[in-house]
Amino acid sequence: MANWSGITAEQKTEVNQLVGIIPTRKLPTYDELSYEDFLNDHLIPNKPFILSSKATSYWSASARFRLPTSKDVSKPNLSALRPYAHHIVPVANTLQQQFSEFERTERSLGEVLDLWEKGEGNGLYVKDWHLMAEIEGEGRGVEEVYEVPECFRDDWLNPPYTPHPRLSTSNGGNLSASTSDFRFTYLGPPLTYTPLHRDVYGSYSWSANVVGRKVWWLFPPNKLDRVKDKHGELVFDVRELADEGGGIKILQQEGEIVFVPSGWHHQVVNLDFCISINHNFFSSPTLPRIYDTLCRSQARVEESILDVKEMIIQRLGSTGDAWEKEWVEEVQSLLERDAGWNWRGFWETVAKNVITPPTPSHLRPPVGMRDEWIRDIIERFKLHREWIMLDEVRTAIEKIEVVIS
Ligand SMILES: O=C(O)CCC(=O)C(=O)O
Repeated sequence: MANWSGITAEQKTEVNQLVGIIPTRKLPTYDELSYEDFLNDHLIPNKPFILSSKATSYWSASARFRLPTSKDVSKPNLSALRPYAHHIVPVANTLQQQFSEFERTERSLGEVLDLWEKGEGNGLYVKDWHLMAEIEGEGRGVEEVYEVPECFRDDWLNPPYTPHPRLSTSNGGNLSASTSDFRFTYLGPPLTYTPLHRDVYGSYSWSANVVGRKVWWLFPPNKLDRVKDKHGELVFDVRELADEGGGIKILQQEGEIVFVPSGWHHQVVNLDFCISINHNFFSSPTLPRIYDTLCRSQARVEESILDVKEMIIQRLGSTGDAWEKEWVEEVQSLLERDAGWNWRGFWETVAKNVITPPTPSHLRPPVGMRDEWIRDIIERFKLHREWIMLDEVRTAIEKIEVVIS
């Protein structure tokens, strides 16, 4: 079977230009990182770092998906992806911008591999492919691809890390073709890219390069002014800016894992044909940030449908709480569509992870710290009308309060 045919001369020049202007790395890079150091030096202060290629050297994906070359960077072994050819994957056409996104389609992975093997589809980027959920849905274990580094296992957004086939469906085991998890695989030729964005819910992410190198631009929340256009909107591609927005620019080598802090904007360009695996996740240290992000999303949603509020009040009158109940429900359903979740989802997620933590205690913050972060958001939430109006939310919070000290 043919394989990926390689980079064109023009692409090579563009890649060389990109690599040529990457400053010396300013982020710490670790061969090993204990959970305690991760918590104190990165999770709590919300600071980025890199895990060296040692972290992925023993992954099955590193052996299966790489075709070694004489250089430090491998070529992709597209034939090794053929067993997944039947998966339907989201594909961004990075040569076709549509407003603030790329044109997106869904296709079988096989169709995209066929194009790449013929030397076509150079702008196509397979993104947000739920490979792990697909593997588990087919009754196998994710050990066929990777092992989640220990420091990242306290993950409140995804099913608990289990290398072998899941035996029960009680904790998200039956995820066939699910779009409800945030464990993604990305595949794309050189120069395909992900525009400037911040991750879902204000989560953290970690991203491992199984094949190829990427360049990253990272922007802490207080450094966003320089990546906005004259209308105050974030630019799509920081390379359009004279100084690329002044963020932290890093070259991620093959095998390395980048940790992106919560709420940090970032942009990523593939320098080689890249196969990468990433998780969006959060855990108790970032609950106050996730909470604030949801409050801001709710304020935006409320602002956008003020006319609906007026209509409800006109219909039901402003005395009594009938109008307010309907308004709160209206906002929650729009919030779910707009932000991906609402207060029910948020508090049920917190309750689930407090009642059944995803990791043993040495891989999560001490209970006292966790409880303080949770108490903080509960106290703040109890000032909201949703605390009174949403019965399931109250039930979830009461379950949490039984567990926290
Ligand atoms: O690799 C990419 O193209 C994007 C990755 C990313 O945005 C992330 O891991 O948060």
